[in-house]
Amino acid sequence: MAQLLSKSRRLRSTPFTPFVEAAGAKGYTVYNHMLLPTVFRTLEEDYRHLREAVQVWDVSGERQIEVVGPDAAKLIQWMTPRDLSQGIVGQCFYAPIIDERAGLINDPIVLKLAPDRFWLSIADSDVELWARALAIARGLDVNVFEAAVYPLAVQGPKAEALMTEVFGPVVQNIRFYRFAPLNFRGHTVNVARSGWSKQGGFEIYLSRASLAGALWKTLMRAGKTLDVHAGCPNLIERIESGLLSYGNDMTRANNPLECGFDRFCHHDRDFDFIGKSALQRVAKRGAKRRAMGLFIEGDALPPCLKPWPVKHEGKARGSVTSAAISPRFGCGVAIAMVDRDAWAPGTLVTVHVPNGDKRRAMVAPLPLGEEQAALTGFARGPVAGTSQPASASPVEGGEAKARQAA
Ligand code: THG
Repeated sequence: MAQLLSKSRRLRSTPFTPFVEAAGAKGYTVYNHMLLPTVFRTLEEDYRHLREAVQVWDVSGERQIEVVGPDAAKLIQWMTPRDLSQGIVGQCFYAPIIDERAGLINDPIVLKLAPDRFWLSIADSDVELWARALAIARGLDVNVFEAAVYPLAVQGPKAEALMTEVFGPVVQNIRFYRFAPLNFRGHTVNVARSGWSKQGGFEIYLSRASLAGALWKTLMRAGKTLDVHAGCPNLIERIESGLLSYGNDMTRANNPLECGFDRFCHHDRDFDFIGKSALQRVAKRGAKRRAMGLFIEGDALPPCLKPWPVKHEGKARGSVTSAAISPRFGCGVAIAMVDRDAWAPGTLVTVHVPNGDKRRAMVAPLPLGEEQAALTGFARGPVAGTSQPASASPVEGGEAKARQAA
């Protein structure tokens, strides 16, 4: 198949697309019917650069579903098991949205703009339709629409330095998962300390599309000495960091407890939400599987386009949903949905890669860390780095040993 995605009105560009193109985007995916870049130089080069410098990401595909009106808070609380009653204006909440069976519909960040006005900063599914239908069916006094807002993420260890250069030291006062209205060229942009990496950074919510070029160029110019580069959510970094991708690592077939969202599920509190009794049932019996990390022996993994079977002692025990080669660990890394029988960290499993490979792998908690990698015996450590390569060699009975050590 030719590596080409035909563009049309259905596949929406963003106000940043011309600048993303000029910066050399080499690939895109489609996210909320919108272009989302996936790679600029190479996946590995983008990864190393993200962990050392600062990148500017066009994440406009994280659409903002605005919910506004007297019943806005009521509708949002009905959609999520996370208790939002104590939230204040200027706060962000990572909040799973579930259906009546407790299946995940989306995992947005909720921004509280006013007591009666919210943005759902959504992952890739049509939340606007769900929210509008709920509002109509329940006769809620609320307006639901996709706002013309285009988030731009600034991610990496030098993100704060770059943002200070552009917006002033005021950005340093923005705490994690808080946002503040700041001024850019006489226009208000909401700036949050958040983003889809664990390298630190901010997200700028731009609602004046005509300023996209100015914002992009200002960041690029101000970041020259910081080695700023265009970037995008990075597959390797987000697997290592344990950031689950909706549609890839979780779907409506998964409940939030399987995804490790326990701390965002308040099904034992005194408020009503869709899927509450279903979620309470899951909580009572316990999740049957869980999203876990894996270290996979060897290199050169194909992209995970279908779930790869995970076996333990010859039995099917789950599936890999995202995988990549990690320069940091010197082996494969993956996110997998793993059954209870095999989910204990340190469990040795076999991953059936579609090219016929049967790879040895070890279950590990997310985010993936050096300590767990050292237990595998096959994680060779950073190719050019400071950590010691893992030394233990895997032997029969290694599983029990690894489990103990974990
Ligand atoms: N930024 C914005 N919108 C988004 C995303 C984003 N919408 C879609 C998608 N990403 C939503 N998914 C996530 C998943 C994890 C996080 C953010 C968005 C995240 N998690 C932190 C963690 O796991 O450590 C903290 C969560 C918390 O403690 O509340 O940041 O990236 N605008």
